[in-house]
Amino acid sequence: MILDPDRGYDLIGDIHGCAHTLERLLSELGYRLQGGVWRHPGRMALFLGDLIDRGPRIRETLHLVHGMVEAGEALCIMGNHEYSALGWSTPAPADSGRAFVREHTPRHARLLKETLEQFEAYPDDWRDFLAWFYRLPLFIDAGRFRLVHACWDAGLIGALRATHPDGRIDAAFVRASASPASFASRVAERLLRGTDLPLPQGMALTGRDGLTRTAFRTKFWEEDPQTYGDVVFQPDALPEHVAERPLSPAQKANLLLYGADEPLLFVGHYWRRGRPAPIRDNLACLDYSAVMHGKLVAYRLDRETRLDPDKFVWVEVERAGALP
Ligand SMILES: [Mn+2]
Repeated sequence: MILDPDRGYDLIGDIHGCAHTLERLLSELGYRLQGGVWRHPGRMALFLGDLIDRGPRIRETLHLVHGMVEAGEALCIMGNHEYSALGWSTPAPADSGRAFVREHTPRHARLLKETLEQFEAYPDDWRDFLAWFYRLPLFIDAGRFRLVHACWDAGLIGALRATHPDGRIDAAFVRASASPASFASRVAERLLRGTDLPLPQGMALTGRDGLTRTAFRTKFWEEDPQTYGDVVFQPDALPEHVAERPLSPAQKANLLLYGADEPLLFVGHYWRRGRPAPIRDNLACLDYSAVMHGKLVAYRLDRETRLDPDKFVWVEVERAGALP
C-alpha cells in the first residue's frame, strides 16, 4: 500500500474502548470534529488495531474510527481483539472438533464481555462492525514504514501477500484458523499476538490483566540474546531464576530478528509503561495500556527515516472519580 508521501501520519496505539481518551488525543494532535468526522487539514491517522474490548466506550470508539476510515481521514489495521471477535462469531469447520473458531470458553467470554454487553441493544450495529473488521488489513507496508499489531514476520507476510495482496483476510481464512497447525492460524498468531516462549515446565504466571499464562511474550528484534531475560517483552517480569535461564540453540534459532536497517516499524499490543520512547530508532510500540489507566500514545510521523524521541504525543488516562 503506497500512502501519500506529502501527508503527515499520526500513528495511534491500542484504544480498547477508551473513546473519550481518543477524542482528547485527536484534539491534542490538531484534529477537529467536522461534519461528524474527526479531520486534520494535512494529516492522516493510522490506527494499530485493538479498538474493542475491556473499555467503557467500545461502540463509540468503533463509530469514531470507522467514520474516519470511511472519510479517508484514517486507516486502521486489525488487532488480535478484532480477530478474536471474528473467531468467536464464526462457526468452525465440522472436522475441527470445535463449535466456533474461537471456542466459547469462560476465558474467551471474559475478554469479549464488555464488547458484547455494550452492543447488546445494538445487534445490527455489531453485525456491521464484524463485517467491517474484514476490511482491516493484518499489516500495512508503506515502503519507508510499516504497521502490524504485534510482530512483523517477513516470511509469513510474504506468503500471505501471495493470496491476500492487500493484507485483508476473509471468512474462509478465519474458519481455516480453527486448526492450530494451519497457515491462517500461524499468520494470525504471529502477526497479531507476536512471538513467545513457553515458561519452564509446570510454571504459570498471572499477568496484570488477571489472566494466567504458561508462556511469556518475547522480543523479535534482539541481536544475539543469551537468556530468557534478554528476550522477555511484557509488563510482568520473569522470576529471577527464569530470567537467568540460557536459551537453547533451538530456541535461539527460532527467534525472529527485525533488523536495525529495515524500514520504520510501528506496533501496538504490548502493554508498555513509563515514558513513551522508541524501542530502537526504527521500531516503536505505541501501546501504553490506556485501558489500564496508562497512556494513549501517538507518534507524529513526517519524512524522517529514523524515529525521533520528541515526536511521541500522549494523553494520560484519568481514573473515573479521581481528584483533579
Ligand atoms: Mn491490545
